[in-house]
Amino acid sequence: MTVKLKVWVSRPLFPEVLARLAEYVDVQAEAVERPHSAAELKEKLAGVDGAIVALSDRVDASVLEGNRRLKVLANLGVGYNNLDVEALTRAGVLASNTPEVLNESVADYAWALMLAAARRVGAAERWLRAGQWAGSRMRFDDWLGLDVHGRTLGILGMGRIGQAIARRAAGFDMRVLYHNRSRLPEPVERECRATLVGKPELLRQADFLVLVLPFTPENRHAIGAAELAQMKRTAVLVNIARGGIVDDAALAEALRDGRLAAAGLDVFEGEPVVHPDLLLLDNVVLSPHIASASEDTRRGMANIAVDNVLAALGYGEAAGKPPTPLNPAVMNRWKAPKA
Ligand code: 8YV
Repeated sequence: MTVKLKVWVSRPLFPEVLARLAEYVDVQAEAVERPHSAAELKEKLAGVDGAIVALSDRVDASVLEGNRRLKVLANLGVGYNNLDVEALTRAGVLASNTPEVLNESVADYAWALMLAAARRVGAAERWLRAGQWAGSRMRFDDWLGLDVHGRTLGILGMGRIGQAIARRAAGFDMRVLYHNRSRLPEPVERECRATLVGKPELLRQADFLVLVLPFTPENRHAIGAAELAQMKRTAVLVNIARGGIVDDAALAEALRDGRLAAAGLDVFEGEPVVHPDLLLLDNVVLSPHIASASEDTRRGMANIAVDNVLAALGYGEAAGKPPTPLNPAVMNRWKAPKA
């Protein structure tokens, strides 16, 4: 009898997706959602051939130290700032993420935050639920928000998600400006109706500024007090990228002092803890990192993580060819995939 390879799943996942994994390997799935310490991760990863982890699991050189067994680590997310990919490569571990599958859902959600922040949906609902409408003599000029249509949309970071956000802007008759490390190919610019500008220009012109940057040390506080000061007082900021790209304390100050009209935030510095000053403000819409959380997309992300693990371990139709590896060259250093 051949001994099955072992795969650790760091959190509860869709049962039917885990069942697909369990057709081939011995699955050890955590039943409770909770963060894991470096020591716990080190111990868990030492005893398995593959693992599925997510943003709250930080896998660095110290976690991998002495690990001779782990072959594949699949991250449940397109962003992978929780992984030290160089350390994984050195340790001979294939890392993967979940690109593409979430582009459209995250773009939808960016629009949800833009619209909700501009039209004060959260504050209005809180007011209504608090029973304040009846008897309030709500005036014709109460609850005035900002129009979205016809305005200028600025996108900072124009990868696939940024492009999906831009394509939606045509329906709102918006002008689209973007800033990115490199210019998009002309046909893509045309399809997105988007014009490349410098970052200062983007900050000055945008009525809606959406952040879609990866989190890197250089992008920490890419939007801080100095950048906020360059934006229009009537502008709306949306962050669906990563906490830490915005200086949340500086943002709260700008929102409180009326130097920025509103914000929509799905990600936070130090999440799941949210800066207390943001919680006090009515002109910010807050959500708990759910931009990719549609039924189909979260299931799709989980399936891609499983596909990567199975393929890296030599199982299934794509054996030896993981669909979305981050460091594919690692596999050249392996002997024939275990089967
Ligand atoms: C994930 C995300 O849901 O893909 C990403 O980078 O931030 C989200 O889609 C998040 O990482 C939770 O796992």
